[in-house]
Amino acid sequence: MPASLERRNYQRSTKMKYLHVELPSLHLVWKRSGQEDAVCSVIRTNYPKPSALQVTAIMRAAGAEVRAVDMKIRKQDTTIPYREFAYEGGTMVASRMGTPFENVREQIEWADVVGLSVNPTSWSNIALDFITYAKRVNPRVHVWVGGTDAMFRPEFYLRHGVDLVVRGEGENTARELIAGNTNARGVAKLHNGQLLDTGIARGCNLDDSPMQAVDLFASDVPLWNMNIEANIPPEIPTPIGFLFTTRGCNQACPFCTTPQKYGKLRFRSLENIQTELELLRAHGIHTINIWDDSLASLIRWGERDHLIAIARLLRQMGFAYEFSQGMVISDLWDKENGQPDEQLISELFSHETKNGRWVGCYGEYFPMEFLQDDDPHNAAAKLMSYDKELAVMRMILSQGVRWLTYSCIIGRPQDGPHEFDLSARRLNEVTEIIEEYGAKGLPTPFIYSVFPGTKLWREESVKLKYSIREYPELYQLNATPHGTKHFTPGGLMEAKMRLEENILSPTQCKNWWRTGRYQWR
Ligand code: B12
Ligand code: SF4
Repeated sequence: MPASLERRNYQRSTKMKYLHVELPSLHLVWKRSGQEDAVCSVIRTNYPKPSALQVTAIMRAAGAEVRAVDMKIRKQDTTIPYREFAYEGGTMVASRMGTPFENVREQIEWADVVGLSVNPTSWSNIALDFITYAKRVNPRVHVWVGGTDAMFRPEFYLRHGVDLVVRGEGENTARELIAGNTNARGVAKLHNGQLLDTGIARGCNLDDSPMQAVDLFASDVPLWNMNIEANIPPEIPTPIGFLFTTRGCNQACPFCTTPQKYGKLRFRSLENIQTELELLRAHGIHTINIWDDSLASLIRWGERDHLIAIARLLRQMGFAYEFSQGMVISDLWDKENGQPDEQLISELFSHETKNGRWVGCYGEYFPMEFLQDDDPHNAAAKLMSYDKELAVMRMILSQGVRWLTYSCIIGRPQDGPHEFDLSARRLNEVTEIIEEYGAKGLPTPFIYSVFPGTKLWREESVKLKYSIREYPELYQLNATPHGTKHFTPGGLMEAKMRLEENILSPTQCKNWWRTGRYQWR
């Protein structure tokens, strides 16, 4: 980092001008001769971006003057191709979708520091292009990047124009940085071409983290009208907001980045959550997407009552909510009595209608994930056998939950046609059961992926045909840099498309491949 910024203590002199940018969406299309083009990246636009709302709050609390721009939501259909590459007998065309860079030129010129959160690896080329643009229009601007991909691949970003990578939780690091201490815990930077890295910052007290900065996004709030996987049902009030009540996880699933990123599970007090919910309500938000990585872990750590209290608080305050990351299914099972935990499920998933408005749980992502296995324990300890999972799901549906998304994660080295067939059969069965209850089901199959920061990545257990440096766009759940014992990467993509044809209606399927957007049946 240039000495000018290191020497400056923004708290004592003038305030640092910080611009936070939510990057445009990645739109990736697979083109093959004689076949219809297929979008193979998911496009999600109209929702509050958690990193943007939280990092801006942190930077403001640390003493910066803050502005923010969400490039996914504004001009969301503007598609600007930025690269193409040969892929499995066809071509991948990668585009940015959303606000063109030129439209944020003035904000970049205003800023001392531009900050990005690059969680998904697949956005990394968009991030680098944006950084190049920002430095061209404002040569004195500094770029700070945080988020999952950046924190586990800091050198890649630092060697491509980033001044400083924030590794881990930003709360304490931001305060130190604004006070001029670039040697604080959680900072990676280059010094005379050498990487200086102080390690990953973890373990902050969540009650000390500032409330999300909704006010900075006030003009976007009315556009927060879609939930994550599909259009929000008309019964559910918009705009929607989001909530994290915990951070970290005490488990260690081999494909997950969370334990490395955030460390041990911590949770917010009820009073602190209530204050944030009041803030959201003051902005007209009555619907919440709960985004915790491992909310049900509270139960294993003796905090079942706290979990129930959170659900009760949401209902008492009149919120409709969904568990967007799902709930560990085995935590909803009453092990003593060998059946679904009815009391817990009713506390978490019930709802009522108050003054014509939905209050309580309306939806969930039901994380069945390894449906192709007879014993999914081997794939992830958090899962249960298919019949027990169905029993839990039926109990959730009997509470009146009406919108369920569910996935299978397929494409492990051992997966072949048999696993695809079994997944298709089970996903269709799940959809039928959901519809029996008068609810809607949306299956969203994902390709098994390996990401930096996971055990799988460290152990190099998946053979990658396309490298992360050259082809980051493929590192996500709807495209793939690897095949399996039975499939080439292209064969795996095609098998997933056949699976989608099998489990989605023709309209859903067409829409998904043409636009990268899911929809309810
Ligand atoms: C919420 C979420 C989503 C949401 C919202 C994404 C968004 N645009 O914001 C949705 C559902 C849309 C989503 C989608 C995807 N996601 Co997602 N998602 C998450 C999740 C659960 C939380 C991320 C988050 O917002 N956390 C809350 C914020 C406050 O935390 P944070 O960003 O980490 O910020 C903190 C620090 O990192 C730091 N920090 C971060 N940036 C900065 C910047 C500065 C300047 C500073 C000072 C500090 C700082 O300070 C913050 C506070 O401590 C993570 C898992 C996880 N726990 O990280 C996966 C995760 C990021 N997703 C992942 C993936 C793969 C995807 C998809 C590509 C999946 C797909 N379908 O193909 C898509 C991408 C498409 C898209 N349009 O976004 C992976 C990424 C792995 C990787 N290396 O690629 C993760 C890590 C999950 C996993 N599998 O392990 N995701
Ligand atoms: S997948 Fe869920 S339970 Fe497993 S380590 Fe990640 S957050 Fe924890």
